[in-house]
Amino acid sequence: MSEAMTMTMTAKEISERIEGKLLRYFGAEPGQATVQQVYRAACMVVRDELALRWKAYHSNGNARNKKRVYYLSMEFLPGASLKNNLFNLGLTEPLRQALSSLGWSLEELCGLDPDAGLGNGGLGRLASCYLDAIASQGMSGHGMSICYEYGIFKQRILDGGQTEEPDDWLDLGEVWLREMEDEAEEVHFGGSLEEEWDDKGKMKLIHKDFTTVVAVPYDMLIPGYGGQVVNTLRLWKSTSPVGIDMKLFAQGKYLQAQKEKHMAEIISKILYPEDAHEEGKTLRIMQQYFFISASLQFLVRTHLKTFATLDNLHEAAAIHINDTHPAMAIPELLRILIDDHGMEWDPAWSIVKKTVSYTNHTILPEALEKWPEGLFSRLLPRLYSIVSEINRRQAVDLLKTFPDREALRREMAIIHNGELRMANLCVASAHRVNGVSALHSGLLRDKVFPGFYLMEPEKFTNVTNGIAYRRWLCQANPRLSGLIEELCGPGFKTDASQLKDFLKFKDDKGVQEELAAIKLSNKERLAEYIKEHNGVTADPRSIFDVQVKRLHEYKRQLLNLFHIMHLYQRLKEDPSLDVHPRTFLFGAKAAAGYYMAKEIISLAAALSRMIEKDPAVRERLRVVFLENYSVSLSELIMPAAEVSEQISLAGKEASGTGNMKLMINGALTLGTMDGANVEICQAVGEENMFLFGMRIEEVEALQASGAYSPWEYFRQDRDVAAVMKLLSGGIDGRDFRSILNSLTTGGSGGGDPYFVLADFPSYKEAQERVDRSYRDQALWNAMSVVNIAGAGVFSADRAVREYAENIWHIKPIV
Ligand code: 26Q
Repeated sequence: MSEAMTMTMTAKEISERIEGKLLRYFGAEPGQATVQQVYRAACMVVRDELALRWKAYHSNGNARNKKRVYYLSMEFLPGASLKNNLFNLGLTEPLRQALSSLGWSLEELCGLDPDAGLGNGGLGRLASCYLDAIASQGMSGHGMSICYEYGIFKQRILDGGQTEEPDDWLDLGEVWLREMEDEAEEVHFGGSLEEEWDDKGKMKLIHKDFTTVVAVPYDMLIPGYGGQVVNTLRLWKSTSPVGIDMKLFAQGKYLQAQKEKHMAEIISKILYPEDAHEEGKTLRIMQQYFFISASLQFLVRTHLKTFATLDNLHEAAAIHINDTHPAMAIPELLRILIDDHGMEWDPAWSIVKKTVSYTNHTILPEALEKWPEGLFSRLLPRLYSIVSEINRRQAVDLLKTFPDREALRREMAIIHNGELRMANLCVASAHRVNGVSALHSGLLRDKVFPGFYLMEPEKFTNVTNGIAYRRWLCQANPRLSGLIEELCGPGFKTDASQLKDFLKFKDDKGVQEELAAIKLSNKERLAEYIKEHNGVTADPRSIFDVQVKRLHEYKRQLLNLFHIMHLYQRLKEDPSLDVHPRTFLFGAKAAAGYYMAKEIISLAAALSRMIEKDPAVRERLRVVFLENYSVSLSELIMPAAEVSEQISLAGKEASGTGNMKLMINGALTLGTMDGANVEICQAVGEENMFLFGMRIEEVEALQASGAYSPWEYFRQDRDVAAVMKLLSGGIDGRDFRSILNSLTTGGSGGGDPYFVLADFPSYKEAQERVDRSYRDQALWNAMSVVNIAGAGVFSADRAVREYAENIWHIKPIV
């Protein structure tokens, strides 16, 4: 056993330390302390342990000299920390005992632990899954992002629609951060450039009259499973180097006196709650440059401390860019190498290329970042001049490579039509570009970046996403994890591919019954939560059919809702209809300014109310909209789910990761051949999921033909017509003409841009297959076993090993 594993504290030591913290920080005896004080004290004890292991690991010269990855991302979604840290350190039971000796319960404390919601959805959660996996694989890797004071908003459903409330996570969450004031960096905005010539006739650009913002790091410690490696997630908070201007203050100009300070502090104030939306906002540019500049200055400083030269930077550091949001890392690293360290362009460019890699997470045109040239050059004049030079050199190369293909050259340009195209900058500069599923990586090569693929095919690769499965299986579903361990041994906890050993028990009656009993108790637990939060009684014997993800038209929550309306109508027409009772569960946040997404949430809420008022229907069909879907809530939902709705239009969902979390908990996928669903199908076989809908080739053909007419479906499909009639009459007193209009006239292609109606018949038929299969419990449970056993390839451990080997070129240290 490793040293770190043997350092584990006993329950007695833990309770003594908690008592010590209570006394020292709150002047409280355990008997008098409030639950918040006990929570803080317990977290401090765990944090101290993390810090000790961090120190032990980092004072190991090995860790200092080996290559590491810096994972740059505007978003991380760690969720709650206490439970996960305890699990990875092997301290869950000792702390539980310690607390119980003091008269408290671990569950109560975990209930207080806030989610760090520093991200919107899939991309942010993936970043956190990868940090867990990097540490669990014994590798050195650090996350870099912004310490948003307010994370993703808290969602409330008020008057039947979404409202947003601020998420003040630091109030309790700060206990997991350590401020590293000594390592603050300065970041410069605005100003102007001046040429300066030295006596050798060499020109240097001097950046003048800029505004300085100070970046102060707050580190969250990230332990791997087993606790041997502890890495860092470094979050930068912005402050101003200037205090308030006392002269202005004395003149009574209070607001002006604080202006500069205020401008600086606003940068890390709040996470942009939009995913997949491009709007050239000044504050977002400032956020990006702020965390990029601070992170790269830190990286270069650290490197110089160990190696005293930057010539070998690429041998000691890999810089990973999580979508284009951190793309400024490319010109910023060039700036530091050239301006601050006197390197020439060519060697600096060669180091940047060898260091930087880029993952694309979406091909929706509205999510491809473009910055207006004017705005960019005003805010970041030096970076602008560097990007212009990259663009100029690229244009020269392109002319040589594609002399007769002007349109292609235009498509590949980094600066075009007054805009900086960040995706082109990333692809042109990185040594590796990857998509997040096989299908998506293929689209990147063939449809999004074909010119770049022609030029440098070896640059393009795929790493299918993976999840931190110990969180969603071992921690969130301990009974299922226990069953697998009892039957197959504990190996799957470090090697997810061993889950396949569970396949042997596919037809074992006893195992099937145990699996069903576990699912039922997880459903009961979720039903209690629903009772408390929604005031409705979800029947644990009904099928729990789940769609949880951000709300977006391409994800087609609308298709699910239309089918529910159809089912409702069938039940009204024929009360003796023979279908198994179903509970449709939704969890989804909509970007605050995304009108149609909010309308769809309102539709789900209205359907839920309408059905609840109808005693004849509600025992057979229920709709529950779960407020404020978050990492923590997902840990309650996944173990209770039976049907996993992954119903995006083929070609639109880059990968999906909820599909993997649901599958490993035994839910069966009802999905299109999109994103990672294609690979789920490879892993379990078509007969162990419910596939439907147009394949990507059919979608492309329909798009190209221009022949799609939602009206035809209105006219020719009786079920569609009936659903549209229900919609147009309003639901539970709320009018939904907006949605109807989006199907008939909205979008670019004359309505229904995501082909909801075109896939409706096929979806309906697949839902009937779900119903039929569920009636055969032996069949259903066998399918569920196949899914659990097939989920191993979707582990983040595997994904991170692929990144390490093919992209970052790093190796485990321990
Ligand atoms: C861009 C410009 C301006 C403002 C916001 C944005 C922005 C922010 C967030 C654009 C995109 C995002 C997030 C994208 C995202 O979460 N993509 C998801 O990534 C997952 C992990 O790879 C995939 O599984 C999902 O399929 C993909 O949708």
